[in-house]
Amino acid sequence: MDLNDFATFANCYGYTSPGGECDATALACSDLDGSGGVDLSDFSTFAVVYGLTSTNSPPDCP
Ligand SMILES: [Ca+2]
Repeated sequence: MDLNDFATFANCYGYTSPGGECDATALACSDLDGSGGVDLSDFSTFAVVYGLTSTNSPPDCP
């Protein structure tokens, strides 16, 4: 997780469906808990994993 991921996350924050600069793939990858929207719950996860490398992806994130 790096600044590019944060930019994607920020573009999708507050969205529950694709819109603006948040396309369907970006939304799926930013919805870290698979709840269907990108909110503070997702950010709490993002903040913990920022700077880390993982082979796991959020649900529906290619
Ligand atoms: Ca979510």
